Amino acid sequence: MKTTILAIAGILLASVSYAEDSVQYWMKIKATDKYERSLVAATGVTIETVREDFVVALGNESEKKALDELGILEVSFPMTAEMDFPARDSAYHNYDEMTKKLQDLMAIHSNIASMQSIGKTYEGRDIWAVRISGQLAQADQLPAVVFMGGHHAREHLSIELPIFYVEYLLTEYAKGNPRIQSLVNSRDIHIIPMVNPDGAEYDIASGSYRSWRKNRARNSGNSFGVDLNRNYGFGWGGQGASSNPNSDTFRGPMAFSEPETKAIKKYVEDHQNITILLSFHTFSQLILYPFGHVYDDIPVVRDRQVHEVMAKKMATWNGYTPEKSSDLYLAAGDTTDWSYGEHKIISFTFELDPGDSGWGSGGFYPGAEIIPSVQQKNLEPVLYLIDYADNPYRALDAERGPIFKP
Ligand code: 0X9
Ligand code: ZN
Repeated sequence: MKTTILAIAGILLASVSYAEDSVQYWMKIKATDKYERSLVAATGVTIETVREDFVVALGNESEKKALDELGILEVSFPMTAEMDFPARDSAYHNYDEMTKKLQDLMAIHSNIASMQSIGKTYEGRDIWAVRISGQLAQADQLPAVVFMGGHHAREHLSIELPIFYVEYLLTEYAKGNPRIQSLVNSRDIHIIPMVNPDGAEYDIASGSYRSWRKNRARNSGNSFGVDLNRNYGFGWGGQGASSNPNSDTFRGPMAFSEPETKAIKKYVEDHQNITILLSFHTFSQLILYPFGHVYDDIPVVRDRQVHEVMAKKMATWNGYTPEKSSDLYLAAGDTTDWSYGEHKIISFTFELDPGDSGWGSGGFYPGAEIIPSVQQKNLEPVLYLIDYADNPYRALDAERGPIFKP
């Protein structure tokens, strides 16, 4: 069964054209299990919604053609200007607004927060990281946690959460909130709200959303962009990551080829006290954990259990579905496979709201009304991760009690 699928996937990939495809299509594709979803993902499309017997995906003309030839494409329609932003979306932060907001917060709360550029993007923008701790000078000695947003350009909501948590932690601390003071005083908290500013800016620059996903690297042959969530170096180059520069899931010429992923790698490796990582994406309401490049579970039993137990606990607050990344679909080179696989950091990807694409009207562009409720429902998971950074394995005993036998 699996070999047949792999053979078909090979033919399929070979048949995908390398010409620049600018039109993006929403597609409803027949797929009933993780193997069929992986086959779909292997064409280079991005799967956005998973249902029992189909998925909804975004892809270009040649990917659409390939799926059609396989006989599994049920419906498709092109993304058009009708899906452009309404004016109400000005509540989202563009790069300059985010930078200014963070700088203002740093100026007010300089006793417990600082901000630094961790590297420049392909187009030369600074990638900002905020560090929050009640003991900034000795923060390296404290347990650390890192939150990130905005790997994917069109996932603007994933940037609004990290920005909000910076503001929340700093203002609640200043107000004297005892829980926040105790967390901040005993932890080293790192927040990188916009990993891919070039992509995020490109997505909004024309006044209409472009549904852009990748960074803005100039690839060979007049094509743009590497999928930063396929460019990390653990299992890089495996299934669900394309070698086609025109694909939305282009993995890049080599692992960590991109300035943005290089910056994250260096930053994480420079902070050896990081025990927990959370990368925000949108959408589908999921809590994902490694592995994503293979169907195998994490082989270290306690590590698998700690991911499962923590994901389940966080799901009680945000209502999302916890699962192993590869139960969604295989995709090699994502952030969390690397951070756990290489560094044994307990790692999660949240796919935020909305739950599904609403056939193009929700999805990546759900409007600004949704922002506060998504920030609120994910606040408790964020505080939980900050809390458990001292020893994530505490979660096993806390959840399963004394009778738990690994
Ligand atoms: O495909 C991705 O990079 C993530 N989904 S998104 O819609 N935000 O693009 C999910 C990554 C989960 N990881 C694996 N399945 N490996
Ligand atoms: Zn994403």
